[in-house]
Amino acid sequence: MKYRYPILNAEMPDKEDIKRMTPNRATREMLECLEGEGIETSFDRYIAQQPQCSFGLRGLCCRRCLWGPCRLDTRGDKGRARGICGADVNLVVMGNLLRGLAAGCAAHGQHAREVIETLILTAEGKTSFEIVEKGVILELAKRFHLDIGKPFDQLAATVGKILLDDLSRVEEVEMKTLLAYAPEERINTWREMGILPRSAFYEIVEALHKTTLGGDSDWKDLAKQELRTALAYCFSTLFGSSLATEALFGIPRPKTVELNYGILENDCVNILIHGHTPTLVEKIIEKIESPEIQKLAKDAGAQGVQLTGVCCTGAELLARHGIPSLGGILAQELIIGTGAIDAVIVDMQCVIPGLKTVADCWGTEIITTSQSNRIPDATHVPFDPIKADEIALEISRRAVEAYSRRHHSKTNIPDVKSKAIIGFSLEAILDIFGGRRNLLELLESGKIKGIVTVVGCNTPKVPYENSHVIIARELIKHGILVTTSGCSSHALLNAGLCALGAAELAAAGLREVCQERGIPPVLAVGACVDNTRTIRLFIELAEEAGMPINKLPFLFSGPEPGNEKTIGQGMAFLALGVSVHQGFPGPIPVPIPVAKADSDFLDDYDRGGNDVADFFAEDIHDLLGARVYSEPYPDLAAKLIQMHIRRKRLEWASAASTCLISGTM
Ligand code: BF8
Repeated sequence: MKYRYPILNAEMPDKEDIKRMTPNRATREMLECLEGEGIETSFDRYIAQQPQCSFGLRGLCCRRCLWGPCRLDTRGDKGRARGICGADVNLVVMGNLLRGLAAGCAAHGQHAREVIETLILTAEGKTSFEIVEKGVILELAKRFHLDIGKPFDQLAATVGKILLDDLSRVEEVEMKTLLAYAPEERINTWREMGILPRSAFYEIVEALHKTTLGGDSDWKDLAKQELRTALAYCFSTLFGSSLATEALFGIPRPKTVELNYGILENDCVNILIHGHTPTLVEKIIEKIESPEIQKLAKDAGAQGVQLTGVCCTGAELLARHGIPSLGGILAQELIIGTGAIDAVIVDMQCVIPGLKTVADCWGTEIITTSQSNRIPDATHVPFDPIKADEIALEISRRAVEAYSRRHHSKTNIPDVKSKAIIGFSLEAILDIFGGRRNLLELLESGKIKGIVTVVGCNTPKVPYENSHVIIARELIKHGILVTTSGCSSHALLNAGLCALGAAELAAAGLREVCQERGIPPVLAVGACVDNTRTIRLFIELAEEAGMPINKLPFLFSGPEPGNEKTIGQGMAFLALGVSVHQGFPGPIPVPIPVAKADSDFLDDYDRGGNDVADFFAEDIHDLLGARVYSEPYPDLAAKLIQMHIRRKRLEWASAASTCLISGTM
């Protein structure tokens, strides 16, 4: 490891470390191939940024007003223990964390808005989409106490408007989706703590308001706003987008697929779908199959058209249609570097600016479709749900036409394929286990020791995808069932951990369960917003057990935090009572004691001690029954998670026996 940050107890990899440690051979091949071509990627730009600002790394840099930037030094001997306005370390760290969460909430919020608006327009008969999964609307209607005797379209529009209201209201009204899905014990806890939110958009505004110059000076109050915003994030941006998508396009069911870079076909038009909202792309799938587009492809000399995905729209397409995915956020430049991608159709978020640079080297057509995500000099065809058919046809046409511009002599497709079973919606999981009682009994008996969701982004700060794979592999080896979503799922899918054969790597009890039911020990649930599927699974199991979620052997792990959206994911699980493991760089900057810094440029810095890290690691447990663990090293993280699961099992057993004695179970 070239770059060592002892004060953060972390080591940052150089390019050779990444090539040595990244689990996907295709990644290694592509890194070398692009290096050979002299094409720069995020991995190179990351190295060029070293050493990164140590204040920023510890959350001690405040850029919230024009008096700054202020860099806080808690040793106090330089008069820099406070920012110019007087903000201390806790206020700066907590304020940065809250602003990050608000940004992530805004991102998933705009995603939810687009899908929910499409649902409402469809219910009103203004689009050519159909509401495929009527049961989702009926279930929501029941939970919202609506009259389900009403005409279906009217009911669907009302459901959509409630979801939209939960996203955007300003009045002091409790969120309907939260009241409909959260366990009563949690709602009471949150009401007592004063953290029941109004809506996502309201809480984002309040988070930004409280963190302006001369705003809220009480970091503990900002911590409350953090939890309030996280609940709004969870029960509107995640639930709203995931449920509206299921209603419109269907609930995923398990399918066997082949994925990874090797599925790209040299003689096909290869179209990469990128971003987060699956609305437009559902129409593109239809248009690609049309005789007009198929003929266009044949006329251009291609054998056919191959759709593939990356990031979360990729994860949605994979879960719902079995369309193969290639990788997560850090793979986007590498995938284009194969030279075999003719066009990239992007919607919103996680579409990095560097994408266009690599695309220009290969002549790849980039088509942007969201007003929120423009790229200079890319083709822009904005999505409008009312004109979805004509827009999808135009985009498909442009994408296929790009094939004739490909330099066929320059393609380099790594011959690496992986098999997987995907599509584990909540409904699919409950069906496979024959209902929640059976799954709970497997947990009680210890055949399944616990359930851990391994999720989130990638970061160039740790060896790419290595932490996800090591943690998941270690957990299944110790009998813990894993669910996964987003970029983490791409790492685990490509590593073969979502294939039936991965059961061989699991502990005996879990292996037997997987083999009996024909499932892998790592269940890919979908995109990041589909973490709702794991949340709803935890809620169902807690209800069946008659226990609060925080008493059960569950955990959330985000080994490679990257996007601000990941802060909301962790905080949402935490508020629900599920402890969180954060890898490096943790959204909550944690000062870990290290005896002596052995790096020249860091010897001068203090560790940036703050009470915020202690609050989330310790004090919060008294309030929510869950805490945040911070551990950058995946082997140690896996051990820490196992210890947590073991402790929860003991607590569960003792709580259950108390209930039995007192006759309440
Ligand atoms: O919402 S895991 S890098 S793709 S933010 Fe982005 Fe992170 Fe990937 Fe999807 Ni989620």
